Amino acid sequence: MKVLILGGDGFCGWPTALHLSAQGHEVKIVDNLSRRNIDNELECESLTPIKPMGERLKAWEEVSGKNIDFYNFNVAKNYQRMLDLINEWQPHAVVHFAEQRAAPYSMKSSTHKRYTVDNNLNATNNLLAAVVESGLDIHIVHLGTMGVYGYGTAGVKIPEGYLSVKVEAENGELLENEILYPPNPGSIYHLTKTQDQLLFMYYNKNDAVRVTDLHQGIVWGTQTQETKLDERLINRFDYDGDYGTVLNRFLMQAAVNYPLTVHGTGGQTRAFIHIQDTVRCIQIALENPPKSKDRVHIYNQVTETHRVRELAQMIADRTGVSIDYLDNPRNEADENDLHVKNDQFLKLGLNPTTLSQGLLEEVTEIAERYSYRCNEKLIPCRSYWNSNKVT
Ligand code: NAD
Ligand code: USQ
Repeated sequence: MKVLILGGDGFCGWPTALHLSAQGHEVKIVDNLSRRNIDNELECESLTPIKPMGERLKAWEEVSGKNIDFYNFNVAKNYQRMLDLINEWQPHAVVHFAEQRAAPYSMKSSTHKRYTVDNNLNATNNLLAAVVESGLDIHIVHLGTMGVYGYGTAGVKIPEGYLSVKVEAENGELLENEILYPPNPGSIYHLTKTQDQLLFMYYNKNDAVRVTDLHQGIVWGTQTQETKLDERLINRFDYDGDYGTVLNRFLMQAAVNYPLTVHGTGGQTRAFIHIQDTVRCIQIALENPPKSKDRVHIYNQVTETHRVRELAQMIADRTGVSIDYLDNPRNEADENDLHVKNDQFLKLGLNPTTLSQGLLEEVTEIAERYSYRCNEKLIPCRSYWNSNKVT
């Protein structure tokens, strides 16, 4: 299969590109390196020393004998370039990672809010419009988020995308209907993902574009089978207050003996998935595309759920690091339950990697090995959801 990967220099996109290439698919990457530029803006760097794209691709060719082409352009701004690439190469599928993905970054200021909305919605709309204009029957696989659901209501098991409802008809009869699960975003970033859903729904209805939307939980871990093959292929590891996600942050904080930064009571329950399972799920989604008249396929790409304070306690017990309960900079529920359906991937053969001791050790080793690159000043989260909290 020919697969175009938008956002293929990022934390999820890079290991996905390598995994698909290793599976024998032809792969091309588009990325405008905006994530590397945001590192410059925030004056931080991946904990792991990621190489420039040219060096990454040369290393992959040496290790695997396979070639991946790279195109540096902005998919939200350079519509014609994307359309030309799609027309010339005629991919069977496009995997879309090319969005600004950090909730705290999206809430830093009005500039960051506007950038996130502009970048994410235009990237998605440009891709959909280009696929329609090309006239090609291309399967789009999009990385969405569990955050579109709003992390659950007590007792509810979150379905995979659609909710069955009964609506009263004019004659009083109750009619069965299926709707998108009511969106309930918790940040401007998550809001863009709820809007992406409507774009997919509309282009699917109007133009029969085949779309799979993957509602992914928080990704943890660093390495996959392919990124481990050579140090020049190493994946990025974000630990700063804007881009670092909770579990990887805690593992890195334990490695440098920095008190674990639990927000509020730590009663927030979230869904998680290891990066190795991310790349496997995307492969499964590509190999099981929607049929021509299918509505948007939605899968919950999660393997387990955990409460933040329980994760902190587990890491503290194993490493001796202390825990700090901080004022929560975000506007979110202090305590929530979360139950999620993920039957579709399990039925299609996903064998989940759980947060077992061995795996945690692998990540801790990465965190310890590169801890000399950590700048502790970048650890605190300084993005506040409400302006009255700004210091
Ligand atoms: P990332 O920031 O590491 O990667 C995104 C990549 O897209 C970057 O390399 C960036 O340079 C590129 N990009 C952004 N806007 C672009 C544009 N307009 N044109 C071209 N390239 C552009 O993020 P990630 O962690 O790899 O996340 C990828 C996707 O997965 C995101 O859409 C995110 O919403 C989703 N996701 C991530 C997580 C997670 O925990 N990391 C969890 C759930 C969902
Ligand atoms: N948290 C802490 N301490 C920290 C960092 C975070 O307690 O040091 C808490 C947050 O307050 C939040 C939870 O941990 O309650 C998760 O925060 P996060 O930064 O790990 O994850 P989030 O902001 O939700 O975003 C990440 C990715 C995003 C993806 C999302 C999936 O950055 O791209 O969409 O996870 S989900 O959370 O399922 O919506």
